[in-house]
Amino acid sequence: MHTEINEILGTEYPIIQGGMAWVAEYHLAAAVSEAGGFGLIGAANAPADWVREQIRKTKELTDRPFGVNVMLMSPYADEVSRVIAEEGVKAVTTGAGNPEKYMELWKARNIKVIPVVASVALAKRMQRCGADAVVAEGCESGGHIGESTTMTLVPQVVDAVDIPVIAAGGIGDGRGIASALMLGAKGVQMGTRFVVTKECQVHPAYKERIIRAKDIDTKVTGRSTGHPIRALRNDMTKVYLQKEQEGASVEELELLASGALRRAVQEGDIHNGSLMSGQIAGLIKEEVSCKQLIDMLIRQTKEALNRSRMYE
Ligand code: TUI
Repeated sequence: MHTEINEILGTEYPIIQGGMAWVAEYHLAAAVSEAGGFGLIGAANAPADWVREQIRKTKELTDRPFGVNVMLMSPYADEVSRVIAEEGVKAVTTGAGNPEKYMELWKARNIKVIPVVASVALAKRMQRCGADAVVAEGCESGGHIGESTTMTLVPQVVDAVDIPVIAAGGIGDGRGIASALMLGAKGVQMGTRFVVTKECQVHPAYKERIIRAKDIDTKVTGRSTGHPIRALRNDMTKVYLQKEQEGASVEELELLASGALRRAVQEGDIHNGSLMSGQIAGLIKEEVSCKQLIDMLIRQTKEALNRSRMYE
């Protein structure tokens, strides 16, 4: 499977692992890159020194290219962006904002820049300021989401820009990857599927909860605050949505959410933690290694693409 994305990232396959907050650390990033995909460290709200250490540890585990995802709402986004430029990685992806002010810094160090966008407008703007590709992320994704679905967003972004588009949101197997290619994407980014891998360091209870999830088990909280977050439904999402409906203040809601992702990832608190997850959780049935997963994805994609030829 070869597209422009393999060239940009220097990978065997056009498959990117999502830069998931608290989840995407060096063991996972290195394993994905070793398996022929593109591993990412999720900088999330972490301080710059943590990111520096993660980059160095990833380099100890793999000689293959990997990247960092910068969460632009982080109070450390400026310092993290500088550390990435100093340490050097193959590519940066960004989320939850507009990365324009960091673009020159990264490009001067020959770091590829791939903003994650949830709209055509931001995709066009990113192309204008020199992005190498964009990830078009639909609202089936876990975590912070936009309004459009992957099915509607990807072809509209593909038509609006000339740079390669990577599809994200709702992709969990080779059928999803084949569909993304049909929509005009040149690669995929997958998050939730990579949570349930052997190398992913999240608490086993979090993985177990994804494996047990049904199709309708995610909820979106925070629509009223302008920061919608998709996660598996539990006591936490129930209380949050109830408070939102009662018109709770942004401060009260933020207090409720504060530390919730860490509680889920590190402590395995499946009741009061925030189990960020995409809608594809219901499809995920077993934990496998990153190598097994990527090999399986490639085989399934080829099978799906071959099946599509029966309509010729
Ligand atoms: O960023 C994500 N997903 C995330 S970030 C995250 S960490 C977090 N934790 C707690 C609260 C908030 C965040 C968890 N999941 N995906 C990429 C993405 N970017 N989705 C949507 C957007 C986005 C939204 C609005 C990008 C840009 C934007 O507006 C930018 C502008 O200025 O026009």
